[in-house]
Amino acid sequence: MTVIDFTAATDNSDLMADPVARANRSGAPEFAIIVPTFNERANLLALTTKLETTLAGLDWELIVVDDDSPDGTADLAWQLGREHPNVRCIKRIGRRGLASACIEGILSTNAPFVAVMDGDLQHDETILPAMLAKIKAGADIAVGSRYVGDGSSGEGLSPLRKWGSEQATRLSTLLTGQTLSDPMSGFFAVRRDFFIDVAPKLSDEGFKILLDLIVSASRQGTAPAIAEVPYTFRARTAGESKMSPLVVTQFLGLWVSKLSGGVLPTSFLLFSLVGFTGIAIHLGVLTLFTTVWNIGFIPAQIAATLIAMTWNFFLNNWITYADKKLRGWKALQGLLLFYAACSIGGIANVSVASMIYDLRAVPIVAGLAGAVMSSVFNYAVTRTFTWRS
Ligand SMILES: Nc1nc2c(ncn2[C@@H]2O[C@H](COP(=O)(O)OP(=O)(O)O)[C@@H](O)[C@H]2O)c(=O)[nH]1
Ligand SMILES: [Mg+2]
Repeated sequence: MTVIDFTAATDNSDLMADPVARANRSGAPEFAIIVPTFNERANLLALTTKLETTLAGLDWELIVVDDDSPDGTADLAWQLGREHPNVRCIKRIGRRGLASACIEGILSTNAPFVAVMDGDLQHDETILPAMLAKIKAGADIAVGSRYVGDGSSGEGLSPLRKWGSEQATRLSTLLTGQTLSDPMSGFFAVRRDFFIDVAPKLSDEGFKILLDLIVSASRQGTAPAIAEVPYTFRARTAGESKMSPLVVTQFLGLWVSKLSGGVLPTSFLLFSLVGFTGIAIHLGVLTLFTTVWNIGFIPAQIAATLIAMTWNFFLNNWITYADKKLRGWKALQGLLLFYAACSIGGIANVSVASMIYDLRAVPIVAGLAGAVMSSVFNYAVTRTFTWRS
């Protein structure tokens, strides 16, 4: 029987105090590269090869966090892992989301230094050693920036995306109070201990984890020390971008949520936004039925309510809960639950509104109170029962 002498290790207090020295002695990874993927099979082998060239001589690992990509990205990652023991894959089933994928990837590594980069070869991996050097030298975060020094968005962004990225950068500056050249970058390195401290404050909804990291750390009272490393954003050659109007809406939701200090969750803001469009649909349908088709008010009101609820369900399923999207039978089941929750919410709306109206409030105030009451109720109930967390 082999007896392991643990005292020998604990005696070495220098090594215990310094995680990097310990990692070096054990051969454990010092630097983890987290790559969130959705349908990036065509890029994964080239990415691994490029990382091997750039990071030769370092103890590093690649962690692919794949959201059950239909193109089999995870299968390829596991296959690569059998040939390269420093490649691992976390496959998530029934969930989508860039930010939560990055968070889970970072939380899964022991490496004291971590980088997040895209899996589509748009980020220039050759700056990783420079980013590592910055965080080793004391920066909390090293950001790969397209807009500083020699950096550029190159051929990687269309004029519209470039404009959108500039506007988002402006909005982010308002939020962080830091004049950072590229807060929207998805390419950054961070000290793991710093990340672990901030992690409980991060929102796992949305696309922009770096922005969230900076804002959340600053709100905790420690503005992070940030270094910037320029690079040129490459054009995507294989696979497709997941950027969409949906992602832009989610970004704006995250922005307002962070502006409220996190009091209003992004999903509540998006749920309310969807609710407003539902009111417009309701009124539009009601007008059409009663004035154009001369249908009686009660049947028209019932039809308009059903149509608006159905609209709200599908829009929430698409935007607010994109990460937990219900499909097939589950969507039908979810729709019925949504009808049930909203009907109870409707009763709550009328009861609260009439109670407040009885207190001699003006109708608009009473109506508003009822509407706020039912949206909070609908949000809470559907979040718990329809789109389970
Ligand atoms: N795990 C995971 N990865 C995602 C998701 N959406 C995008 N990605 C990955 O995030 C990276 C950046 O996405 P991309 O579509 O290239 O964004 P763009 O560069 O802004 O157009 C890529 O590696 C994508 O595969 C997602 O929902 N889950
Ligand atoms: Mg990309």
